[in-house]
Amino acid sequence: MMSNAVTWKRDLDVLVVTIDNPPVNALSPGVLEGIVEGVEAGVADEEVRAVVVIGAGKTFIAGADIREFPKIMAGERPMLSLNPLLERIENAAKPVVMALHGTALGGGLETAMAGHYRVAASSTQLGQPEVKLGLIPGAGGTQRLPRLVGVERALELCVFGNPVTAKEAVDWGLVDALVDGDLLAGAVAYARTLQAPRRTRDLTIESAPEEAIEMIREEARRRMRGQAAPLSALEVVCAADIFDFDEGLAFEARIFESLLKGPQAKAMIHVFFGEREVVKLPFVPKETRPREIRRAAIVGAGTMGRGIALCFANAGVPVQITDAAPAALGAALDWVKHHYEHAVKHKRLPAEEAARRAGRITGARALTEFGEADLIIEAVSEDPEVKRGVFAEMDRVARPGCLLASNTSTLDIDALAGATGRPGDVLGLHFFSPASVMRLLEVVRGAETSPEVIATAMELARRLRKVAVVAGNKFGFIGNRMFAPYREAAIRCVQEGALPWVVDQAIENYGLAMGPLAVGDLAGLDIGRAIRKEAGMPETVEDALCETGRLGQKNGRGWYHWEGNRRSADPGVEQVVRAWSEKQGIAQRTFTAREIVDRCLGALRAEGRKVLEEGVALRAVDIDIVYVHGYGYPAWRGGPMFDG
Ligand code: 3H9
Repeated sequence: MMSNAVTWKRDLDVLVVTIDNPPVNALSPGVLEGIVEGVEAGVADEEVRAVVVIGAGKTFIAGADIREFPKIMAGERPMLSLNPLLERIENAAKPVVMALHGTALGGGLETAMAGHYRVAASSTQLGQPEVKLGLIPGAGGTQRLPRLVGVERALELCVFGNPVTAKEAVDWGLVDALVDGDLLAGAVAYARTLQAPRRTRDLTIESAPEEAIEMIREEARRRMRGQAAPLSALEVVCAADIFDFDEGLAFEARIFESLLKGPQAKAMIHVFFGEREVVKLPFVPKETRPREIRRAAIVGAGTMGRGIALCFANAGVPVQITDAAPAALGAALDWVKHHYEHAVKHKRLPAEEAARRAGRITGARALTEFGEADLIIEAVSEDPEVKRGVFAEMDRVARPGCLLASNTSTLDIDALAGATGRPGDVLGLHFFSPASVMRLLEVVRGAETSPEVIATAMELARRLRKVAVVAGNKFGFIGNRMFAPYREAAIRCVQEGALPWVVDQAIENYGLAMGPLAVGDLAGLDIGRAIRKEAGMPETVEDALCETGRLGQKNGRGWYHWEGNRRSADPGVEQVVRAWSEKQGIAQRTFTAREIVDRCLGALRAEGRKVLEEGVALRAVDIDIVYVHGYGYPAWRGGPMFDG
């Protein structure tokens, strides 16, 4: 019996099995069973010489069905057991060709490797991204992949989780042939050339030198600090070279199950679905059509303006940039040039692509040259009056329908909208520094911002490869609003006796990329001071540090002593802090790391609850996504509001 999602049909002497389980042909219950049934029908049919398995729609199989995982964790579903089914495909007595397009990821690639041969459209991406969900491949990937591509490349794919292109996959031996044009026709023609099955499990493994394995282990420790899955993936892939195939599968299954039932997978799966949830906006009607953004323009050529320009250029959108100071504009254009030269030098971009991108950024003498832009972003200094002036001018220059956005990190969007005659087109687009690296984009919705403008911003974010979260228009929006009390909690720990580096270390050991005091140094202690003043908050020891001329990383002295990007403990800071606390009569005590974490993250969560109550964030998960993608919060902890 055919399952609804899998059907098969003869093309003369080749049976074509088609998977049709939208949107991404995930291996939902019944799908793999359907494929096996199709393959076995082909084997049983005397007139069939080979079987081709292909995905309908935009992709081959994008993985196991992630929606099933929470049910397994909750004990509502038994553990997935795909191996016996994959074994039936691998044991088929006639050649099975897997025809790949779109993405063959996770369980999708594992299914492809259980087939005997693989052909692919050249745009296909192949990978084992399970570590990004806190898992390892759980359907033979750790054992079949090293048999096809060798241990070292299998480690690269399974430990870091990044995909490879079909072209690389051919070079590595993971794909047998690329198909130009009609994939199905190419796969069927390829199938007709085959004489016999070739089981992946029977291939011999190319071992990896010990030093190469050690380098990958070190890189995983550094780049994926705190995560259990990457190092587990490493051990299990290496085991393929030691155990026989079935022992290797059993080892993989044990580790997969323990990770799936552990806290990190739960947190990372929450983040995966959260990233897809945040784009669902109840106030944007389904039929809303985003406006087209063909050309962008930026006012302000400082750090943020330049970084934002790169985002557009990298995404293929031409962008103009201007600055009231011609020297600043010149410096920004030089910086852009150096940025792309550096990328070519370090082999991050081919020279032609870098030139194309750099060519998309052009300087403009004045804002008056922005009449053709579909979006103008203001990125001038955080001064409400200056910004209002810029908005009034943007309003005069912009063509009808142009989006007018501010990159402000705290200020009132409605006040800026009020400086224009088109408040429906005004919104906040809060990029995070460095803008071309950080994935978060806070989209700030003013009282009159139209749903169409918000929909346009969300679509734009997708093109820029950002994760966009909509925030209400209140001081600091979601991220910075919560960050302030979190930092204050850290400062209070110091005032009460904890050393600054001990506080940061506790937070970093918990998993955040950088402790809150070091972050203050990066932003500039004078900035923190200005924000506290603006918000009417009491003075802290940080103000005292600032008064001694410690401005942060920019002048080499803040909470730390700085040399470039390297920070070290500074005994001078300890003196200032102790003297200040004594003067204030604050009793000194010791703190455990746990107490520091509880206090700081407790303050973060408490503010998060207020942000939710006030409707500044739509859902708790929106806050989690803001923190994971904008503030270095570890995805494997799920975000500040995640209650694992
Ligand atoms: C695995 O395979 C474990 C195995 O080793 C062993 C098991 C024993 N399942 O991202 P999009 C949904 S672990 C269920 O917006 P795009 C997604 O939620 C898995 N649903 O599209 C969304 O739904 P909605 C390894 C899935 O074109 C819709 O599809 N695989 C799955 O930007 C569209 O998604 C992965 O980790 C899934 N596997 O990107 C791949 N994947 O519309 C995860 C997607 O209701 N997926 N959905 O919000 C991706 O990386 C991207 O979705 C993909 C498409 C690149 C495929």
